[in-house]
Order: sequence, then C-alpha cells, then structure tokens
Amino acid sequence: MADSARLTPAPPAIHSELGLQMHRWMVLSRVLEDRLFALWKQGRIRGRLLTGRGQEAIPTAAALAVNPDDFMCIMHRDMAAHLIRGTTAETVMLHYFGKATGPSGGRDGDIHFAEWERRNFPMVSHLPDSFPIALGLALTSLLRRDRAVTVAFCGEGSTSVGTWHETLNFASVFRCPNVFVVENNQYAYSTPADRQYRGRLVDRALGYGIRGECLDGNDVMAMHEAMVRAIARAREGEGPTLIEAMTMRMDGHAGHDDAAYVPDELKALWRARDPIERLEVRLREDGAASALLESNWSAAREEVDAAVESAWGAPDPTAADLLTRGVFADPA
Ligand SMILES: Cc1ncc(C[n+]2csc(CCOP(=O)(O)OP(=O)(O)O)c2C)c(N)n1
Repeated sequence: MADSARLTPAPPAIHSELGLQMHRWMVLSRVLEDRLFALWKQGRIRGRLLTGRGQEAIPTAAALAVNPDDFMCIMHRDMAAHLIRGTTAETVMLHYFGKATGPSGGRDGDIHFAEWERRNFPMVSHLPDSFPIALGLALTSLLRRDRAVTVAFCGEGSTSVGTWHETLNFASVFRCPNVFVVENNQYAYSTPADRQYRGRLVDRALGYGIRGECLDGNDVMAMHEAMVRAIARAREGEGPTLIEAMTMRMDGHAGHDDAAYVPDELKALWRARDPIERLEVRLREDGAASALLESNWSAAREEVDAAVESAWGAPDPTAADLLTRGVFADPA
C-alpha cells in the first residue's frame, strides 16, 4: 500500500452523510426536550410536558424517509419529526410558552400541536384517533392519485382500541398508501405490555393481510431502511405496512411521572441502547470525526438557547384574541 494511502483516513462510508443528518436531528430533538424539561420544572411551560427522549430514532428515521408532499400524523414522542419537517425550535417554544404567534395562538401549551401547512397533522388526544385520520388522508391521496403517503405513529397501548383495528382493516382492503408505526415502548403510562396484549403486535399484520415488520426502534439506520421500504410499497400501490419499533421511553409518561413502575434493570438495559450514542459509535467506526459530532451538540445548544430567548419575549395573546381569533370563520 502506498504511504499516502496509509496516511489518508478511510473515506466515510457511503451512508455517513445520511448518518450525520440523522445525528444532527436526534441531537436537536434531545437538546430541545432537555431544555423543555428544565423549563417545565421551573413552571415556565403552560401545559404538561411529554417527551420522547430515548425514542428519537423512530421519528427521525420516518421523517427523513418521507417526501415533503407526504403526510405525517405526529404523536407525543415524536419531536424530531416536527423539526425535520420544518417546524423550528423557536415555534416549539412559542407553543409551549403559550404565545400569540405560536401554532395554537396561545390556546394550548401542551403536546397537541403541528403545523398543518407542512402536512403534519396535530396529535389527537384520544388514542389512537390519529389512525382513522391517517386513513382518511391516505384514501384521499388514493382517490386523487397524487402518490402521497401518510405515516402515522402510535404507542403499543393505543393498539387495544377499536379504531386501531378498523383502520388497519380498511387500509388493507382498499390498499391505502399508509405506513402505521407502533412505537412499542413497553409501557402505556404505567401499564406494562403484558397486561395490554398477548403475542406480538407485528403478527396482527398477518390477520389484516398486510406486510408487517418488527425491528429495533433504537437502531436509526435499520429503522430508516424499513421506512424507505414501506413508503415505497405504499407509493407503488402495494398497500399499507405495519411497523413495530421496539424501544423504551427514558422519561415517565409526562413530567410529573417518575416511572417508578419500570424495573431499574429494564431502564438500564435500554439506557445502554441509547439511539444517539449507538449512532455515534457507528459514525466513528465509519470515520466521522468526533469534532463533527460534537459540533452538532454545540450547534443544537445554541439554536435552542436562541429559540428560548426569542420566544420568551414574544407577545402573549390578549383575552379578546383567545376568545375570537381563529374561532369563527371570516364573514366574507
Ligand atoms: C382513548 C384514550 N384513553 C386514555 C388516554 C390517556 N392516555 C394518554 S397517553 C396514554 C398512554 C398511551 O400509551 P401508548 O399508546 O403505549 O403510548 P406511549 O404514551 O407509551 O407512547 C394514556 C392512557 C387517552 N389519551 N385516550
């Protein structure tokens, strides 16, 4: 081997660019939710706080696999999907501070938000009522032949509700361009999965005659490949896919919950599978410089600092605005 070849570091593997993008978004989501949690403890957040820390690989992989024209029904563990689809950290802060210029105009300071102009449907609190909405969006795309795909998320607890089953059945029968992602974080609030269902969730795909895939939801690369496959099938008219992504939420259900019901060993097992740390190991093996990864962390901290500062100073809604703005149609 020539000396120059020996001295030149191996070029990053072909997928490193995508890997670095994934890293950037997962880190931004983590830093933003770390900050939201601190603000919530200070009483500066208007509503409750639900985070997806530890689950970032799933929304990241999904949002990087869709097109801007596709639809996403984003849930309470999916901050990275908002960010990747163009909602800024500042908009998120405006929302949580209940500001007039936030997505709900100051009416909500909780997780129920999304920017519809980005084709993101806001979380519906009644679980899993985003699923029939995702079905309606996909059916519309089918009828219009616009080739858009709709990706919807839910937790494993949500799969016990009737609308979940009706959605999968209808989507299967009409081959709707849907991808249904179950983020199986093994607890629905304090209810463990073995008190929720028997068998494997992914096997339900068989019952509905659709394709199912169960995978490690903390492996962002594997998740991305699965999403790309499922989205391509949906777009080509081959029908919906059910993806069961195994993961664990590293916080309680919401800020007030310390998740004391989750055994310490289980938490430790999944902490060791942190999706960001795993990706960092992989990127380093592929030749990514540590400084590059560190710069993603520092850029995210700067972005979040600036977002908090600017959103905190934004105007609050007036009482009159809250009562009337966006409530009645313009009498045009
Ligand atoms: C129909 C319905 N029942 C109960 C609730 C209250 N609730 C909100 S989140 C939640 C846990 C949901 O668990 P899962 O679907 O597994 O999602 P996770 O929060 O674990 O991501 C519950 C019970 C609700 N929002 N809707």
